[in-house]
Amino acid sequence: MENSGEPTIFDKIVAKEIPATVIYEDNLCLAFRDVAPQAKTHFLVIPKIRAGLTRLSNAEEEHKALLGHLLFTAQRVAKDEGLGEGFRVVINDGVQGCQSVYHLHLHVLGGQQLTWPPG
Ligand code: D5M
Repeated sequence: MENSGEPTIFDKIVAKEIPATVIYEDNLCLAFRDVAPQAKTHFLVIPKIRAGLTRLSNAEEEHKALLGHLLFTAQRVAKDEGLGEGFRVVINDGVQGCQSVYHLHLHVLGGQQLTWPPG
């Protein structure tokens, strides 16, 4: 459920208050392994500062550069993770999109042959 600005579990990961397996970090974003992997390789890319981006559909003009950075980072870390044969980037948005953590995050899945369509 979307909250009113309470820290999310991802804010706590950024603040290093709870552990995560971080595989990439820069001044704007963090990539870490998903705790419940849905593919052989499954990591998340999140903005360090939520800045209103609880979900993709809250994006405003001011977020365009950050959104580009997150997507660029997703493919860069995917390559570093050895996903040269391909991978999938997913953003779950809202209830019907099965979003559970209301801090924007890109799922990157790969390391195996994926199927289509998703459920
Ligand atoms: O996906 C939220 C994702 O976040 C889901 O795949 C599990 C993952 N998750 C939740 N807590 C953690 C921690 N503590 N570390 C790593 N990964 C975590 P959604 O798109 O919102 O359904």
